[in-house]
Amino acid sequence: MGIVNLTPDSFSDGGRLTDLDAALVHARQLIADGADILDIGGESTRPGAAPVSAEEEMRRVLPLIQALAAEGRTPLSIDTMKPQVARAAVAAGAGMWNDVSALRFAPDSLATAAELGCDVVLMHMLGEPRTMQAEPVYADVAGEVAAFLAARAEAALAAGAARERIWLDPGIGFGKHLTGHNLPLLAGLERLTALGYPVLLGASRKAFIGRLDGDAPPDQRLGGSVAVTLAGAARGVAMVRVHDVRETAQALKVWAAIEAAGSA
Ligand code: HH2
Repeated sequence: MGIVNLTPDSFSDGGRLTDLDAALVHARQLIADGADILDIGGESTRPGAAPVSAEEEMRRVLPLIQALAAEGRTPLSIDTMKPQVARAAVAAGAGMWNDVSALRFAPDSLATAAELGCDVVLMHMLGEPRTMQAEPVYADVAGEVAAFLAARAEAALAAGAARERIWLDPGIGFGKHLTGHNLPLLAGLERLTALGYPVLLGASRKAFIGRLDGDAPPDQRLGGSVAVTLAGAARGVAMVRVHDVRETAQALKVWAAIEAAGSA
């Protein structure tokens, strides 16, 4: 899954894609690099990010979704917490709703996901983006994240979503201590894959990678990002959400070839 952030303030690539032409060039490059799906977002969820209105979010994302849908080649995901944005994005051609609030943000999120019938990503976050890094506390981070996601999947099913449409995501960096929580959560990803839904992992360029490597800035976290992808693949993750599609796809191809040779 290639990331397309149409935001002025995303943590690693904010402000790069504020006009449609630049966004289209970037999106086409990610497809050429091997992305199976593009995740298009119009609101940053980094810690402390300012909320954006639904109208502004739609103004940012809909033209690109329409343009890419018209080209018709690659599935599209809308990264939003707002049901009205998801609804408009699906009408414009998106087939997946990636919701970092796990359908908790608005009272009609669950019903909207069921009604749209699209794939839906339920992500774990402790609290909300403005405050999530304030003081996260867990006794057993992987177990608590798995229990939360199992409950959100049950809620989605109860609202009428189809089981085969549901994806789970541990929410790396969302209300987690940089190393004290993100690392055991990654080490324990089997607790999530064991729930029986496909798992999406988003760790690309995130802060804990910099913390493990001399506070490297976001544009120097590629090696660490690839390492997380392979650690996730080894634990059964089905999809990774990344900025650097070409390098990630190559790493996964080589890893899969080694795994296949080992089991032949
Ligand atoms: N991470 C970010 C945004 N959306 N969605 C899912 N499912 N999983 C994630 O881990 C995830 C996500 C944050 O990264 P990014 O989009 O690069 O930055 P920003 O939120 O600042 O736009």
